[in-house]
Amino acid sequence: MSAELVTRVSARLAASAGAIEALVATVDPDLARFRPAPGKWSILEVLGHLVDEERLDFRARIELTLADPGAPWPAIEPDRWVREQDFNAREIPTLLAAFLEERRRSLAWLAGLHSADWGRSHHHPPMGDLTAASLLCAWAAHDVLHLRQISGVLYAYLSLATTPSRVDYAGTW
Ligand code: NI
Repeated sequence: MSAELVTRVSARLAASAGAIEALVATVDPDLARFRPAPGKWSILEVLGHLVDEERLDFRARIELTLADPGAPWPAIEPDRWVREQDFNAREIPTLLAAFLEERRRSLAWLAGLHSADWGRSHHHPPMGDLTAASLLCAWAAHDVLHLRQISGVLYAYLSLATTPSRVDYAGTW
C-alpha cells in the first residue's frame, strides 16, 4: 500500500512541477513581480516559497518523521522567509531552475523510500498526529494550492493589464 502511495504521489509531484513550469516559464518581468494586492505574493515569491518548502519543510520533515518520529521538527517560517529573501529581485529562470532541481532531488529520494514505514507519525500541535503518508499527500496538495495561487495572480494581472478591455466574459474569479 505504501509503495503504491509513493508511486502515485510521486507522479502527482512530477506532474504539478510540470504545470508550475508551464505557467511561469514565459511570464514577462512585470508579471513576475506583480502582487495582486498588498501583502499578497508575486509569482517570483511563490516560486521562492516552493524552493524553501521543498528543502526545508516537506523533504526535511518527512525524513525526520520516518527516521525519528518523536524528534522535534525544525521550525519553519514561510512568510518571514519570503519577506527576507527579496525574491522579487531575482529572475524567473533562476528560481524556476532551483525549484525543478529540488523537485528532481525529491523524486529521486522518494524512489528509494518504497519500503519505508509511512505509518510513522509525528505529533504536531495544533494539527495532532501526522503520519509520514499524510505529509507525503500534503506535499502534492501544497503544489495544487500554489497552482491555484499562481492562477489567481494571472487572472488579476490579465484583468488590469488589458484595461480598457475586460476579462469578465471569462467568468469572475
Ligand atoms: Ni505554501
